[in-house]
Amino acid sequence: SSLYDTIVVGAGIQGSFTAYHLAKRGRDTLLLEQFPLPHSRGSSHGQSRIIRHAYAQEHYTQMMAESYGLWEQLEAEAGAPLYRQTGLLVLAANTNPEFQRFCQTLAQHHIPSELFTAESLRGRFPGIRPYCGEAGVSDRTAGVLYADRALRAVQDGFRRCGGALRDSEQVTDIQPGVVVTVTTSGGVYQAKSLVITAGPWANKLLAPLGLLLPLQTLRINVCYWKEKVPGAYGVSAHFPCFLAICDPHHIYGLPSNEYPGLVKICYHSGSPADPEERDRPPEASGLPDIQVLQDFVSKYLPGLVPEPAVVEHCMYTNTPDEDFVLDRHPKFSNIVIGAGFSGHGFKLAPVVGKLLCQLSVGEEPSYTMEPFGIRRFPALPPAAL
Ligand code: PYC
Repeated sequence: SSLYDTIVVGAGIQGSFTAYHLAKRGRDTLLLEQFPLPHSRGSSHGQSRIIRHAYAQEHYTQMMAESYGLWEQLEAEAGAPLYRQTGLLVLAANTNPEFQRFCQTLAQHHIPSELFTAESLRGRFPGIRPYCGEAGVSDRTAGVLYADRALRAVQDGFRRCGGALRDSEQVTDIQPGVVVTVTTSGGVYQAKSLVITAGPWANKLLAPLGLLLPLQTLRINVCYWKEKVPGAYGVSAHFPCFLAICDPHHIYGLPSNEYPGLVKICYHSGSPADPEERDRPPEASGLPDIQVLQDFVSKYLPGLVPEPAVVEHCMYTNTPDEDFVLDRHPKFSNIVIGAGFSGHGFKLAPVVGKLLCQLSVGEEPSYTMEPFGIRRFPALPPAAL
């Protein structure tokens, strides 16, 4: 077997950025992926993701300041655009407390933004039909990340720094110790530290290590809606990304770009599903999210056909508070875990990767790790802690 400084299990965007940071620091790093790359079975595929400073929780807005810089650096290394600025509109009743928190964080962090009433929204964005009492706040720095391209770019960057990426190798056993031994379907590898970034498969790898995190894996319908006038909701018409604060889950949208004439609008939740079952068609009655979206599109976006034209799928791995898990294994300090990205982790991956790298090399992380610790979950079995 070969001895590495670090093995990273899972080559989605979080694991790939972790491996990239490790390799940039000269660590001998192996990045393992269970499926042939590229694939669409996890949470890092697809053509687009939203990037934004706007968050109701200040710790993410703080991390985004650095994340934007790291995305720019990757873009320069890749020599190809990975991001398009479109702006983002956060929409809600103007009395909504979460909406107020978005406004506060944007103001406190001096993010270029603008407040809209229902009337001024109607004037600026004729494609949106807001209701009386609704308001909007923009984040002008926001936009679209080209997700597939970004994942490829970070893996290419990792390899350019001397990293080894082995796909189609499923991990079958992990033996903790001062040297960790990882057995896969293709070989046996050893390392001084291990990072587990396995997305919806996290608990399958953690259970044999005595840890079960409170993660819920969800299958998300990624829906595209046809424009009645092609381009009316497009990037060239300056239609922004949006995040509508709805109860119980948000609805978000991205302007038409990747599929001409189709706007991506999704519900920020889905149906509980084992990642192995992800490709199984849901039961006919199991599509309440699509009904919610149809109602939303009919009500607010009159220039779209209120019937999804394309439905793709993605997995979310949610924590109870939707904050990430970025921590060491409670019993094995050279095993680091990145999990529970709860459907909002892609844009933050450059900083998440840096933090997981810092944890695995024994460095003080550059942000407060309090929101991300494993010990915040009171229901964990004491044996694990
Ligand atoms: O965090 O902006 C976001 C987002 C959009 C869609 C899913 N997550």
